[in-house]
Amino acid sequence: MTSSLHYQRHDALLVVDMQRDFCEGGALAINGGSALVPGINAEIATALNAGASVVASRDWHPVDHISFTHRGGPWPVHCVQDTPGAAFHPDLTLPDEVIRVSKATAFNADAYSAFDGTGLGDYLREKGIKRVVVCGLALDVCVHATVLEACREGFTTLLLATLSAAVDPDAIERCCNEMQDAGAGVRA
Ligand code: VGL
Ligand code: ZN
Repeated sequence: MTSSLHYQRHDALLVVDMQRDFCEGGALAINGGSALVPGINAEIATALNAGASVVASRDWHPVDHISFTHRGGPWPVHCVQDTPGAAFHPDLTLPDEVIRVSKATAFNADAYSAFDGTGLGDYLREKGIKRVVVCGLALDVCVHATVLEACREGFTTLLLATLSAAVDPDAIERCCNEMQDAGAGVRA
């Protein structure tokens, strides 16, 4: 599998939340999650070969996180720190130079965007990154929030829609429209 996107040094590929709990068999499984892995691996290899940065975010909740249903939140227990479900997908190829970012680590706050509370925007700017290319899970939740915040942070932003899958497939069209309205490119 090959990537057709052309990467440069001022680009960052941002792989969002490719974790076991968001893939088939996981606690908050998204249909089509595991099937993204070969394409995302190819994208990671292409980006690194071109000298671009690659960032992998992970949802990394403490026990009894505010987003869990037993605390009145919208989601089943998922991605609890240091549990097997919070691990990156076992077939995801993440070389050492891939930058890991953990998010939503506070008990009483959720954070869908990989920029939210992580310092990622400043970090990427300090590295001279101008463009952020986003893929991963879930298109209608954390990918959506990450793309919108990347636009607000002033990055040229591109969503790789074919390397993403949604919790609710009916929300894809609305989410893609919102991302485009915010200035992001959406690559089918
Ligand atoms: C996510 C639901 C809850 C995501 C995170 O990564 O898209 N979705 N927490
Ligand atoms: Zn979560």
